[in-house]
Amino acid sequence: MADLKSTFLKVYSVLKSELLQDPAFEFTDASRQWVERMLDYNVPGGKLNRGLSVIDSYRLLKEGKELTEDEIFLTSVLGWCIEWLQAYFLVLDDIMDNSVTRRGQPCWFRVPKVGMIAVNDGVLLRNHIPRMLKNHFKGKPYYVDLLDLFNEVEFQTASGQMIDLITTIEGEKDLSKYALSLHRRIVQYKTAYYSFYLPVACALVMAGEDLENHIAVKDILVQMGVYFQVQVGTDIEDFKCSWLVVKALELCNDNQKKLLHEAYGKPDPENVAKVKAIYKDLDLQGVFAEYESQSYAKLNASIEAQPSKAIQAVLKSFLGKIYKRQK
Ligand code: GPP
Ligand code: MG
Ligand code: MG
Ligand code: MG
Repeated sequence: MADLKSTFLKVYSVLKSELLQDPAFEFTDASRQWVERMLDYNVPGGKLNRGLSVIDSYRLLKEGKELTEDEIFLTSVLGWCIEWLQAYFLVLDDIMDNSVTRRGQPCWFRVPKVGMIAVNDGVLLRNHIPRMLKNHFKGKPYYVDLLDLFNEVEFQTASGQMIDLITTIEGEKDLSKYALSLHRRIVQYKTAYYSFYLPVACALVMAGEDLENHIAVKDILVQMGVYFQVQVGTDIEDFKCSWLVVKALELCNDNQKKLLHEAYGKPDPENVAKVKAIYKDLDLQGVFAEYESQSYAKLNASIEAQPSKAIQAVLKSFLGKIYKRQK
C-alpha cells in the first residue's frame, strides 16, 4: 500500500514536469516557478484516496491479475486527473466560502501575494486535466470517452456547488427551506459524482467498458457518496444544510424548532452548544445509526445484484472503506 502511494507520487512528478514544459506556452522562469509552487501547494497534499482508488478499482476489474507497468502508469495519470480536479474545486471553493485553512495550511488565496491570482490558478488547474489526458491518452479508442466523463462530472459538481451556495442564502432567511431531499441533491452533485463515481468510471473506461451499460454502478456509488457526506458533515456554524440539521428539523417539537432557528448558523460556542444539545435530546446519534444500517443493507443488496463479480468487488471495496463501523 505504502508502495503504491510512492509509485503514485512519482507519477505526479512526471506529470508536473510535462506541464511545466508544455510546448503550447513559452514559459519563463518566473511563470514556471509560479505554476510549480501552485501545484505543489494544492495538488498532492490530501489523502489521495480518490486518485489511488482508480488504480485499486482497475486492479479489481482485472480480477487480481498483475498490472503491467503501463497500466499502473495510466491508471495513476487518471487518478491524478481526479486529484487535479479536486484541487481546482477546492482552490475556488475556499474563495467562495471565505475559508481560512485547507489541509492544515492557509487556503491558497490567503498566501501572501497570491490573493485573487488564485482564481486564475483554479482555471489553470482545470485546464491541466485535458492537457494530461491529451499527453497520455490521445489515440486510445476511449480518449473521447474520458474527456466526456470529466466534462460531465465537472458540470454536475459545479451545479451542486451552485445549489449549495444559493441554498445557504435561502436558509439564512428561512431555515425550514432545508429538507432532506434538498440536502441529498446538494451532496449528490457537489461531491458524490467526482469523489465516488469518477474514480470507478475512469477504471471502467480504461478496462474497455461502456459507461452507458453501468448506470446501476453509478447509482450505487453516488448513494455511497451521499452517505459519506452525511457521515462527515456537521457545519453548524456555517449555516450548512447538513443531514443532522435537516433531520433535527423533521423530528423536533415547536419549542426545539424555535431554539434551532435562533441558534443555527451563529458562530459563538454558546449557540453551537445549544444546537448540539437539541441533537442530543432528539437522539440523532440513534437515528443516524438506524439510517446507517438501513442504507448499508440496501447498498449491499444492490451490489449483490450486479452481474459481474469483478464489479461487485470494486463496489464492495468502496463500501468497506466508508462503512467502517459495520461488520
Ligand atoms: C466543497 O464543499 C466543494 C466542492 C468540492 C465543489 C466545488 C465546486 C466548484 C465548481 C468550485 P464544501 O465547501 O462543503 O467543503 P469544504 O468543507 O471542504 O470546504
Ligand atoms: Mg468549502
Ligand atoms: Mg463550499
Ligand atoms: Mg465542510
